[in-house]
Amino acid sequence: MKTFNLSILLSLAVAVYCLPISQVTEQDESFAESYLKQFFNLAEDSNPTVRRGISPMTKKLAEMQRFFHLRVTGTPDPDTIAMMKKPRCGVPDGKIARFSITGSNFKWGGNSLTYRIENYTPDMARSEVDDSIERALQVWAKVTPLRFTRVYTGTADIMISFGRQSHGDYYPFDGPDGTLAHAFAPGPGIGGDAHFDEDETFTFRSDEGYILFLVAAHEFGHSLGLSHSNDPGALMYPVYTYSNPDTFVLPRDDVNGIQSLYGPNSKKDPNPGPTSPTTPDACDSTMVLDAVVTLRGDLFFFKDRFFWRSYPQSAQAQQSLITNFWPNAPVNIDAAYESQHLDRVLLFKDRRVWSFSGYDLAQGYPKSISSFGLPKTVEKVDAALYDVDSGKTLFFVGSNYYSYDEAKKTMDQGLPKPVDQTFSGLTSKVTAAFQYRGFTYIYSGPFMFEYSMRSGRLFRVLRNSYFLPCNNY
Ligand SMILES: [Ca+2]
Ligand SMILES: [Ca+2]
Ligand SMILES: [Ca+2]
Ligand SMILES: [Zn+2]
Ligand SMILES: [Zn+2]
Repeated sequence: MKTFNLSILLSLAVAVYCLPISQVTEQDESFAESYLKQFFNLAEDSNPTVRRGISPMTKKLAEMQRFFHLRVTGTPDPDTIAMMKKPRCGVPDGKIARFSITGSNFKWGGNSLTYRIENYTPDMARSEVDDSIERALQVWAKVTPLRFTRVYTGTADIMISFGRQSHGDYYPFDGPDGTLAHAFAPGPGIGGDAHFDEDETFTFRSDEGYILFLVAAHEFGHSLGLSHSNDPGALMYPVYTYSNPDTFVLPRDDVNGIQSLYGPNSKKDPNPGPTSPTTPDACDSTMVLDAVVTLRGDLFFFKDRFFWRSYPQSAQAQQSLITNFWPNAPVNIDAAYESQHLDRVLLFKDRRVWSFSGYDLAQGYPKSISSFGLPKTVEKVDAALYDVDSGKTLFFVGSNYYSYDEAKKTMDQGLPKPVDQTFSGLTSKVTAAFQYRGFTYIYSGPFMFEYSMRSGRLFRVLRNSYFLPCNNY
């Protein structure tokens, strides 16, 4: 009876600890309102106090939160404000936007289009601008019958220019950050045109500033008739995301979108290159997660370039790119654990480990995994978990595990031990592991084994979906 009460108390403590700090300032409120007017078609005259029922502002906040897979609270909470402050494209996300600036599935009548670079940014060499624009158009030409010809005079289908603030249309830019660029859906005149905010610093390939190739490739998606995607892995996701311009491959979601308008490229590519990356689906019951970790009460599930963050007391999980949360982190990680001792999260890939305090990479990282005392023969860690009771971290390597004393910073003696000696019933390789609310969860492929660490007893065999909600919008 005593332990029962304790466990209720503990779960209450966790619940309180996890509630968001709901301090919404007046400034946030009006920032959210102008964001929703600009990107989600919140009516100009919406007065939340006069109408009965749910206010238009609450409705639009919920729509925005659903689009970005955030917790749907209908209030401008800190996560929502943080998402709104990310650098992004100026084209609205809402389904029915007020402006002709939206990409509402118009398309060009023919497959031969012209483009013209009207002016240059001083941020980059002219040849770098030319090259970035050319490659950004080829991203789309590669997978469709579309062909682009550059012209130097007169009016092209796609007129490309750099400008700041008011720059000749009804959609002034906003100074540094915020909106980076916008483009118009196919059509005559301004249709198809792409404008870049000169108040940004554009770059060719450095990670300081915004990579013109990536911004332009996204904008040309609008120039060709695509609207925004809520797939965080898509090029047409409205928020700017860094990826290496030299190895960029158009993701599957964008390929599907553009081919639904223009069809596939009939010309066989002699060097097809890597296949289009897809975004992992939480509803895929055969998915094998890379790693699972707790972080200040939330659960993080890693897969490929992505992670889902799921909140207790909520049937939702937000999917993001790893690099959007931790810009210096590796992708396709092997293992992760939360060091409650140091209030840090550690990510493992091959022979290296990264340690993050909040979003920031701790000094001296990445380090070699041998800094934990793991033998040099260990090429990677399959899974890791921090055991709250003993203060030890377990590293799973093949069919064995090692245990590391976080306080003493030493590896325990008499290791490694066979996994199945401690965790009965685990016959195949450990792929991920974590501890949550007093239970130890060990993944092997798409299955999850629930143990009591103290008794070593196996309680249940569960599927991914037990903790990772499958909610597609
Ligand atoms: Ca045009
Ligand atoms: Ca801007
Ligand atoms: Ca600039
Ligand atoms: Zn856009
Ligand atoms: Zn413009």
